[in-house]
This record gives sequence, structure tokens and C-alpha cells, in this order.
Amino acid sequence: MPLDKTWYTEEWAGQGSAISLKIKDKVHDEKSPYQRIEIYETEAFGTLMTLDGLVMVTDRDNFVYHEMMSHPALFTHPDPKRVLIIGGGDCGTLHEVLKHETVEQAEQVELDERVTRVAEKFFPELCESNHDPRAKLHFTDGIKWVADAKPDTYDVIIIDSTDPVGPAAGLFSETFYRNCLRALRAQGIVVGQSESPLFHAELIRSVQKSFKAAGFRDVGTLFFPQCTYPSGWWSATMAGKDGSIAEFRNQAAAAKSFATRYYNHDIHVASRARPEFLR
Ligand code: AG3
Repeated sequence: MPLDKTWYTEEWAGQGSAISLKIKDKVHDEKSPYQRIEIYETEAFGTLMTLDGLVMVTDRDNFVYHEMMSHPALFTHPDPKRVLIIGGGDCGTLHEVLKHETVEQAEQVELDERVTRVAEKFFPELCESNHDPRAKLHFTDGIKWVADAKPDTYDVIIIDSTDPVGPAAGLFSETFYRNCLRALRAQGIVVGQSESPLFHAELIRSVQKSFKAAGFRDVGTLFFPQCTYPSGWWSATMAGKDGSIAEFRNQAAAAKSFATRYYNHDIHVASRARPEFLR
């Protein structure tokens, strides 16, 4: 039986599966110069943002993704002061990054300013820190930003991208990672969202290989649930410029000075455990 019109569905081509969220209302729909931005009020997942029909955030589960994109990398770096976020227009990652007192400046480089403006309206809690004096929002091409960045500028680079198609494809390339390596200071850490372990294991392997080929010393993938993304299971791949990423600031993570809802010291350790099929 076809789903009736009160369901939003993201179908996963070639995977014979989809996610559906029951919606109460569509509250926003626009075509920005880059993509279609839609906002729905759902029955059980709060507000939902989609870009070109793909789920980006829901109120209910975005904390897992945003915390896992931020805290493992920031607790792996010995003293993260300057952070660069590529993409991340909904500002959820920025919000997590700014919870760290060591951070002196967090720059976000998002291609589509409309994503941020729409998030400010419909996801105010993700945008709470946008006016933090340490936050700098730029609306331009992140690939070019990193290519033009001065060497030894950032401590942590977070790639909070959409799927590796269209303009985001370049954010999964060795050339881009090479530029990240150059833009990072000594001990720098980069982390990028790397799709579903179940659906995109090949991509994860290729991201790991590309980080290595670009010159990063150590690479590893973190796994976490993300029930509204393809397969419900997600990953982030982290790489260290010149150190191991196995070590992290355990004590600081265990005694963190801010609240989280998913991330903690034990989750950090556990997220690095590799399933057999990905070894
Ligand atoms: N993260 C989007 C990850 C890709 C989701 N893919 C999908 N639904 N097909 C960016 C948004 C979070 N800041």
C-alpha cells in the first residue's frame, strides 16, 4: 500500500529501503541558488530539515551526529584553539565545538547561506552559539577556502558535509585532504562524516586510503547510530596530521565541563571499535 501524503520518505536507491517520518505540516519550502530546502513539522521527531529531499537534521536525533562530529576530534587534539567547520550550515556542529573552553575561534564555511538562515528560524537551539564572539560564519566554497588557507592555521577541521555527490563530492577527495593537512598546525586533527558502514563500506575504505595518501599519519573511523540517515547507522572518519588518534584526553573527556546527550568518555572509546566486516 502506498504511504499517504502525511509521510515524508527518503528512499535509498539500490538499497531497497527508506526512512519515513510522519509529518504534521510542511512549514517551509524554497529553492536556494544551490538546492531545495524544506522544513517539516513531524509527529514524533520534531522539526525536520531536508536538502534536495535528503534528511539533514531532526530535532530528535541530531545530537548524536553533532556530538560525534565534534567531541572525539576535540578531545583527541591536545589543545584545540582554532577550529574550522566545512559545511555544517545548520550550525549544530558549531554549537558543540563552542562548548569547549579551549576553543578561541571557530570558523564555519558553508556554501549556502540560506541553510543557515533557515536553521536560525526553525532550529534556534542549534544556532544558539552563532553570536558567540568566538564564532565566525563565512558563506563561500569550503573546498576553495581550504585550498587558499595559510599553512599551519587550524588545530581541528570538521567536514560536516552532505552525501558525496554534486558539490560535496570534492570534500571526499585526496586533493582536498592534502589541503586540509597543509592548513592544519602540528598535531592537527581532521574529521569528516563518512556515511553508512552498512551501505557505504567502500566509501569509508576510500576515505581512509585518501587521508593516508594525503599524508596523514593515523586514520580511524568512529561508528554511531543515526536513525534518520540511510541504514540508521553512521560513521565519521578522523585523521591525525602527525600523531596517533588512538590516544585522547581521557581525563578531560571523563570530567568534561559541559553537558552532552550522547558523547562521553566510554562512548568515545566504544565508537572506535571496528566491526569485523570493516577490518
Ligand atoms: N550531514 C548530512 C549527512 C548526510 C545525510 N545523508 C542522507 N540523508 N542521505 C549534514 C547535516 C548535519 N549538520
